[in-house]
Amino acid sequence: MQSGCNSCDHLVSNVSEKSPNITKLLLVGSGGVGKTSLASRLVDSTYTESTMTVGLDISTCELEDEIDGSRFKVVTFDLGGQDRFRSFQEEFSVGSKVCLVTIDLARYSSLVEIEEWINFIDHVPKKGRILVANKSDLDAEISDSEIAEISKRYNMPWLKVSSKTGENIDELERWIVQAIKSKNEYSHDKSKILTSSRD
Ligand SMILES: Nc1nc2c(ncn2[C@@H]2O[C@H](COP(=O)(O)OP(=O)(O)OP(=O)(O)O)[C@@H](O)[C@H]2O)c(=O)[nH]1
Ligand SMILES: [Mg+2]
Repeated sequence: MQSGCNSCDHLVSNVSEKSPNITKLLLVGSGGVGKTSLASRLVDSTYTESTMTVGLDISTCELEDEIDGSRFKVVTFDLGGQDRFRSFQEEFSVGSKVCLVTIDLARYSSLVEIEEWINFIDHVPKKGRILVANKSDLDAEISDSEIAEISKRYNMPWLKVSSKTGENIDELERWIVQAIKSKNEYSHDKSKILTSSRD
């Protein structure tokens, strides 16, 4: 997924408010954690070695509820993780109902830097945030208990995935669908259930 953004003003302003049946899904996290790779998995179930995102990639996909077969249109807003893009990215993230806060299991600094991203997504509904620990196929520098502590601190359910191998991507899609369906109103108790369902 490397969508261009030459004429996307209508998307920039506020996808979710203008089109209530479309969910704006924001992907944030430090540079190189695998946001674009994750978006590619969601959009077309592929994995290709991606290069740094310059500012923003936008793409679309449909996710299906396995239980009742209902389908949800999703626009992914995949933000470049480099600091230099931050000043203009905030306006692109307005109206996001679901946000994947992404870390790289093989890079401890990505966990430390998460606080910066939590501040950045201040306007995203708290109940629509999912902590995604990517690159589960690599040797981890971050333990489960460290992720769980961050998950608890910021009240986000967490899930380990690999964009490369596809591990747990189906489960992540289920979580996203659930977040969309519940209009991000799921409670802290429910987020605990989501977390334990990972195991
Ligand atoms: N082993 C492994 N590598 C991954 C995985 N996901 C992404 N990568 C690699 O990690 C590097 C960075 O991935 P990207 O998806 O470009 O990361 P990003 O978060 O979009 O980076 P920015 O756009 O710079 O913010 C690329 O070389 C990917 O191929 C994964 O699950 N496992
Ligand atoms: Mg990227």
